[in-house]
Amino acid sequence: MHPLAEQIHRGNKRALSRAISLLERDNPLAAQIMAQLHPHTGNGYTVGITGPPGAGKSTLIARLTQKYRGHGCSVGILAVDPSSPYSGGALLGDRIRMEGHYLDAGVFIRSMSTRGAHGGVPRMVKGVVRLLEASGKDVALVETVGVGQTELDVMGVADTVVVALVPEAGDAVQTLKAGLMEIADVFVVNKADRPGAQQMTANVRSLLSMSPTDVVWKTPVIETQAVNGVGIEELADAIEEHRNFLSESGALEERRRKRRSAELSEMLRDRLVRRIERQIARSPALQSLVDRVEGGDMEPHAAVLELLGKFAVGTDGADF
Ligand SMILES: Nc1nc2c(ncn2[C@@H]2O[C@H](COP(=O)(O)OP(=O)(O)OP(=O)(O)O)[C@@H](O)[C@H]2O)c(=O)[nH]1
Ligand SMILES: [Mg+2]
Repeated sequence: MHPLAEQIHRGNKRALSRAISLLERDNPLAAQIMAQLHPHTGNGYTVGITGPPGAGKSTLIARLTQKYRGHGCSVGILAVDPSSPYSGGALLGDRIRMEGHYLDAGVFIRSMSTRGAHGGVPRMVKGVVRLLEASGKDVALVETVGVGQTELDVMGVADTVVVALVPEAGDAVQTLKAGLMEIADVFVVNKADRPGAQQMTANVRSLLSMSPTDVVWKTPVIETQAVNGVGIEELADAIEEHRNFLSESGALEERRRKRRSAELSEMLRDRLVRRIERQIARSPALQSLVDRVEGGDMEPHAAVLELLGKFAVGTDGADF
């Protein structure tokens, strides 16, 4: 085993951090390490927490972490910072709030930016979650703001998705629009110390009761006050119940299988496209095809056929 892989497996935080950076930069060493660590993955459980900016996701995560640590479980926390204008400087705040956990050897905290990373973020997050598992983390908690498609896609890594809302008017409707309703396995109405929490809970329950999948898994709606530590026990129980439901029904393996398959296609697509783009950049003839499409002189279907045809029979074909 590569020394870095060995250190990760022993739970060394610095090694884990280094490997994540390699993964982010798509360094070839990351691929080697991931392959070597593969036998040590698959034993963790991943919980995604998403919701509107400022809903209290980080505070909930800090509380859940306390709870899991109390049961002797080690925890990896991954905060995916969106490039959206909604959030700014929140990450530092997150870090300070979670400071107590920083000193704990059983907790690893890392943030990742989606800025400029486009669609590759969900794939990267999957890799990081596996690294966390390989380093012996029992639970991975992934936070992302539910504002865009990338952030929603990040939740695809989770076994259980928790959507956190706050008691504010219109929130439920916006949530529906943002596609959060469909991905939620557990709903949280946080800041239940504020007025309107019960109304919000009732609204979400009534929206859920109209969902056709509500008979298979009845999505719980839990009121919490993360700052005061209220409702955290109930939230942890709901996550546990969902986990049991998934494993007993066989849906857990099904979800994970789909996830692996999606990851593979995503990586293949990514690599192929990058390879083709590199080849185009190297060849003036291919570049002129692209220029003609951009200039509106050539129809893209025809260009794609011609480009791919060149690769299939061309001298550069060996590259594939
Ligand atoms: N009143 C009240 N405030 C809370 C509660 N939970 C969190 N907060 C406060 O809400 C603010 C945002 O909390 P965070 O945990 O940073 O929320 P977040 O969803 O992680 O925020 P972003 O990552 O910026 O989207 C902080 O000032 C918290 O102290 C709660 O139960 N009640
Ligand atoms: Mg946060």
